[in-house]
Amino acid sequence: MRFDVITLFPELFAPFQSVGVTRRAFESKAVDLHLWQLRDFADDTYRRVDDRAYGGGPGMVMLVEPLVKALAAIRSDQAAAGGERLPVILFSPVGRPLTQTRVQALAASPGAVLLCGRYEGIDQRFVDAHVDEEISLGDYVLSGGELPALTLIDAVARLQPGVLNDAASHQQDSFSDGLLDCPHYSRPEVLALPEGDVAVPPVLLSGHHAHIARWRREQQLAITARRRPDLIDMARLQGALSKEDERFLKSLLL
Ligand code: 9D3
Repeated sequence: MRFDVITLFPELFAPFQSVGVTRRAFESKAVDLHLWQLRDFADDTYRRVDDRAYGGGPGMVMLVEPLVKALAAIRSDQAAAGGERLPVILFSPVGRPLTQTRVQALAASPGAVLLCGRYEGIDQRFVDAHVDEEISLGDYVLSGGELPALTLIDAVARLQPGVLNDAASHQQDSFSDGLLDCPHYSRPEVLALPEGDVAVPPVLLSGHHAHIARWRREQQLAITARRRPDLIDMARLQGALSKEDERFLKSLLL
């Protein structure tokens, strides 16, 4: 798949191309990343990509013209590569929140053009004419769309075949069954701390696979009920909770 990123800060994307899961995705060509510096499409001598907002107020607005030129360059590059016309995703505080369901759909798609906003926002006429979808990361204020774009690329890259070491870990991911993950433990069996020894929960050393699975499930239910009761409601609506799960939830003192 292919991502074309329109940004004023392409250098922010370089580190992800040289480390970890994202590096493997790029090296294996599972994800083909094309970075486009918006300033290269500003024609005036000052290479301006922003201006003041009509109607006044603080903050600058990203100009339509450089965006249209950048998108035209991307479209002709995509066509030359024999690819299809990819949808344009704008990262914006007024977008719909990103979900794992959306990540999974994108991971199975040919890709997208990712537009990273800066300043107060981009001219609405460009959004209306060229943007297919607006995505937000959540209800907090960032300084631009680059980290959201990197977040999406990372989430999609790790779903590409052969990119994760362990294919089975997809299935066990937090959210793939709608519940938060259980805690994990590794060596040493007993950790010596100044406050005293801390042992691994004994069930995990029992070798009893059914007991371990039940313990992990109950840990998931307990942590989800405490921290994300909305996800319990969702799992219930989706029929993902067994009678045993419901019995356990009722036994919890929340
Ligand atoms: C007072 C209006 N502000 C909106 C909350 C203006 C504003 C703040 C920050 C406009 C743009 C930005 C830059 N943020 C993004 O481009 C952004 C973002 C975010 O701030 N939060 C969560 N997801 C995203 S996706 C892109």
